[in-house]
Amino acid sequence: MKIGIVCYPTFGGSGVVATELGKALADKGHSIHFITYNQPVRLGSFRKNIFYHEVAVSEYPLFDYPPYELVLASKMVDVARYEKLDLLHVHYAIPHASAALTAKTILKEQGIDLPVITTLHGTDITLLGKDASFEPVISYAINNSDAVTAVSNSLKNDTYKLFGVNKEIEVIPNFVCIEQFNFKPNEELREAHAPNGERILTHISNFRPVKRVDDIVRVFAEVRKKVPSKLLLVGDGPDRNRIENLCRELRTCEDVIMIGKLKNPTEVLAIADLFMLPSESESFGLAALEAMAAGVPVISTNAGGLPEVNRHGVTGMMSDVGDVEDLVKNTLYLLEQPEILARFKKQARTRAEQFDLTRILPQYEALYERVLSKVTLNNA
Ligand code: GMT
Repeated sequence: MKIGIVCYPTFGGSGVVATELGKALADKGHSIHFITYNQPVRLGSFRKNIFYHEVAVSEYPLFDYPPYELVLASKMVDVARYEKLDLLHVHYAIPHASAALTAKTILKEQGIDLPVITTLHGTDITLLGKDASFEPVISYAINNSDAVTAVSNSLKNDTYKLFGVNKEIEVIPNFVCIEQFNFKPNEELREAHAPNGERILTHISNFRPVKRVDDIVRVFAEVRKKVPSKLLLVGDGPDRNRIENLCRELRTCEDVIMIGKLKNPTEVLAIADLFMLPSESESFGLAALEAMAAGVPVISTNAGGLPEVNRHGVTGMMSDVGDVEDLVKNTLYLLEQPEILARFKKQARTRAEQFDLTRILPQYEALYERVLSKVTLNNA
C-alpha cells in the first residue's frame, strides 16, 4: 500500500506512535510518505520505503497567523495525486484530520477517492475538546473520517462524552517495538548519575501542567529522606522553570538531574529503577509503556487510560491524581523491598510484551484493508 502519514514531528507521544508505525509499515514493504512541517524526531536516517514531504508555510506580511492547515491540505492533495496514495492516516484531530478532509474534498472534485483514517491521541480530545472554539471542527473531523481509532478505551469513551459524534471508534492501543528495549544497562552511565549506588527514579515528558511534574519533585523530596536516590528528569516544556524553582525550595537540587530533551530515551530507562507518571489526565501513557518495556515499574495515577497499561500491584502502583502521600507510600513500597521491586521489573516487561508492535501492526493493516475495500466497492 502507499500510505500518507500526517503527524506532529515533535517529541510528543502521537508523533512517536505515528513515526514508529510508519517505519514498521515500511519494513513490511509498504511505501510510507510522511507529510509534516519538520522531520519527525524518531524517523532516523535514510531507509527503504520512507519518504518525507515537508510542509513549508511562506511568510507574508498579511498573515498574523501562518495558515499551516491550508498549506498542509494542499501538500496532501499534491502528494496523494502524484505519489498515488491509497490512503491518508492522520494522527491528532487538529489540524491534521480537518486538513485531511479538506484535501479529500478537493481530490474528490478531481475524481480521486482518498480515504482518511484519523487516530485520536488524547489531548486533542481531553484538553482541546473542552475548548468550545474547537468543538465543531473536531466533531466534523471525527464524523467525516472514513475510520477513526483511539489509543485506549478511556479515550474512546471520553470522545463520545465530550463530542456530539456518532462515528464508530475502534480502539487500537499504542505499542512498543519490544526488541528495541533488549539492552544491557550502561554501567558507566549509571555510575555517573548515581555514584554511590543510589536508586534511580525517572520521568520523561513535555513538562506541561497535565503531567504534574511538581508532584514528582514533592514525592522525591520525601522518598530521598528514606532511600538514597536520584531523580532524572528528561524533557522540557512550559513547567521547567517552575520545577527548577521547586527543587531549590525543597533543597533537592543536588539529587535532581535535569537532562533536557532526548531523541531516544532508552539509555535513561536502562539505568532506571522506577518511572514516575502522576498525570492529571493521560489517554494511554506511551512513556509508561516504554518504561515497562525496559523493565522499569511505573508509579502513576489511575487517570484516563493509565489503568489499561499499568497494573496496580503487578507492573507498578497507582494513586488518585494529586495524592502525593499515597505516591510516596507506593514508591517506598517498591524501593524498600528489593525482591518485590525485582519481581515488578520482570512483570512490567512481560506486560509490555502484550503491546509489542507485532501484535498491534496487523490491527492497523486490517483496518487499512477494510477501509480500502469500501473505496473499491464505491468506485465499482
Ligand atoms: O502530552 C503528551 O504526552 C503528548 C501527547 C501527544 O499527543 O503527542 O500524548 C498523547 O498521546 C500519546 C500517544 O498516543 C498518549 O500516550 C498520551 O497519553 C497522550 N497524552 C495525554 O493524554 C495527556
